Amino acid sequence: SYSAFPRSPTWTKEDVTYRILNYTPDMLQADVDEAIAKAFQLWSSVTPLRFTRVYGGQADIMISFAAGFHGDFYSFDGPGGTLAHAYAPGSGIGGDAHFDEDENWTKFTTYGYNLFLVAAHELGHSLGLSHSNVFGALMYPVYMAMDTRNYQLHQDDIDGIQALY
Ligand code: TQI
Ligand code: CA
Ligand code: ZN
Ligand code: ZN
Repeated sequence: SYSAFPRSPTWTKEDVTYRILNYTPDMLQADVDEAIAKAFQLWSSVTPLRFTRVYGGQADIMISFAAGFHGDFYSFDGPGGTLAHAYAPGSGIGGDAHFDEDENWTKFTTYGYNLFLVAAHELGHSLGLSHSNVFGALMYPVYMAMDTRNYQLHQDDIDGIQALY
């Protein structure tokens, strides 16, 4: 009998792996690791999902920095414009998150883009969320510079991810 595509792809397991393939020279490597880990923690703290970092081979969510053409259909565009993109859950490129190396990635938000905030948004996509029309939500599609110490997900983001997991 017939079947339809699922309304929204999700990971069908609770243990999801990630791998950081390379680093931006804009930040200390430890700060990149921390920004990514904290972005995953936002989502794991409100779902049954567990994220484990792997250091080689395939991971569900492969994270990389690249400029211009980088092997997919969505070449980056130099400084400004697109900052990053991520693929919905799935095999292969599914779940992967790419960051435009032509942006200035920062730990603090004095200039450039806060890697933690952008990663948290992209990982929302990697987990199956699209955009929200609720102002102030992480998945609202406008970058808002802010102090990210003690950052908490908006209730709308929590409702969204808990509808999926
Ligand atoms: N990149 C877009 C984004 O991640 C890519 C995109 C456009 C997209 N439409 C989409 C992804 C629909 C999934 C579904 O939203 S971006 C922001 C924000 C971008 C934008 O570079 O424009 C952030 C990346 F929210 F600030 F506008 C990260 Cl946080
Ligand atoms: Ca860009
Ligand atoms: Zn890409
Ligand atoms: Zn987005």
